[in-house]
Amino acid sequence: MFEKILIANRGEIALRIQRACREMGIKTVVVHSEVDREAKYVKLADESVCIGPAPSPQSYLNIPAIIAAAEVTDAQAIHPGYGFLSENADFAERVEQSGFVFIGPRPESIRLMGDKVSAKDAMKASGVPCVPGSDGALPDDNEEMLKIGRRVGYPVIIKAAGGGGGRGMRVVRQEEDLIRSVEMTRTEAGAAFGNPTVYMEKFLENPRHIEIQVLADEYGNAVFLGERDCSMQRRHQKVIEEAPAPGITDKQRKRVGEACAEACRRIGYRGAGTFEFLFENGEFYFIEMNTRVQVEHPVTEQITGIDIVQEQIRIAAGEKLRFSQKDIVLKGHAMECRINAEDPFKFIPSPGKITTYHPPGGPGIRVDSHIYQGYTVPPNYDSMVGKVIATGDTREQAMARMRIALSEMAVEGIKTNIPLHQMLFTDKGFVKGGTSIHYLEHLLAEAKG
Ligand code: MV4
Repeated sequence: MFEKILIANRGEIALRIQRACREMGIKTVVVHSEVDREAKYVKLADESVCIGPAPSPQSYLNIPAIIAAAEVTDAQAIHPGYGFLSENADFAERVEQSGFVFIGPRPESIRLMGDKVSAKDAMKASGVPCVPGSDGALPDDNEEMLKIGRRVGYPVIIKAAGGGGGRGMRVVRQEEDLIRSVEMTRTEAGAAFGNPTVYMEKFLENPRHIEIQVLADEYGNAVFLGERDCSMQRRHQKVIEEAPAPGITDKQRKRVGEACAEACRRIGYRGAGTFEFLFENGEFYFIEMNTRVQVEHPVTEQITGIDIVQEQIRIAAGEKLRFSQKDIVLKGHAMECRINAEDPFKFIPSPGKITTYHPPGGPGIRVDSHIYQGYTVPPNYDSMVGKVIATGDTREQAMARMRIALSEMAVEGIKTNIPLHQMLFTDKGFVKGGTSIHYLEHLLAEAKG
């Protein structure tokens, strides 16, 4: 096992990784920007290195500075967390070339999944159900393109191979708009991602977003840890996640989960990963794979008893998976509220000093957050300042516990989205469960009008 790990991230996930390391007896080095110098998790780490000024391109995205920090502190491995450099194949490669272990998949896997066309090709070949579409990149020939459009059937969606997470997409509802739409998406994709390649999918009007968590080791062992429902979102920012997904049967879960685990074996995937699906009319359709630990990983941890961050570290250290599929038992229900420093209904960021902080507690409540009374939320980064996770035997119990937690929680000095969560946990549709990816935006539009 490693003796010392460098954490190339900030905020709650830097603290989360630090806690995993501490439990495993591993020393931690945290790199930080000038504006994060006073953060408590920086002081709690065994060592810290300032790698640059507040703007992330000069600090959390500064590859030479991060590798230099690993060198001077004698760290053996680098955990990238989520966001920042976590899905940057060149970073993973340079970490390894510099003699450190990248805690994540092989660079080739990151590259394969970073190109959404090659990702989908690989998944289709491995037997993962995909959204019907162009089977690879769209050709330049307009007649060919129109043919594909007719075969797929309108509405269709044009997506950039270099996109993902909702960037570089355009819905086309009728044939007469296809050529122009493809043209525009190509131009935007070329500018945004340096890759004008686009592909086509059947557009699903009202799906849910359900994702499968997997773990795979270097020796061809792979398991799935059930699914998460992340449909409650606004502008591609998830707001609430839960596990298991309401209404999914054991049979459906097993079928799609086995396909994901098998795909991991087929492509030689290593580490933690997430297969994103759209779910509509009882069917799963693969859209993308994320090759990092995700913000919402705690809901899976709560219902499986598996520490996903610790498993990432064990896998990176070359250990074999300590469990097989039959050892993985889903128990109870977990829900996560992302707590953002923002106006709860206008969504304008609200950085600043936290003057009062009372975290919630009690049975079934977990708080993953780096904030404290007196902490100043800097304006330079994502507005998420923590997560409240409620676990219960049933979805109803998890919801009851979350309502209590939200009522106990006090964050003053900045605005937070706690009132939005309180509204959602009394909303009839959400309480019933199984709402689609458009639910929150419709609800907010209704509240406005
Ligand atoms: C889609 C879709 C409907 N049909 N693909 C948006 C994020 C990116 N990961 C994929 N996205 C979508 N792809 C087809 N064929 C609708 C979305 C989508 C969405 C997906 C997941 C979560 C939130 C979303 C919000 C709007 C659109």
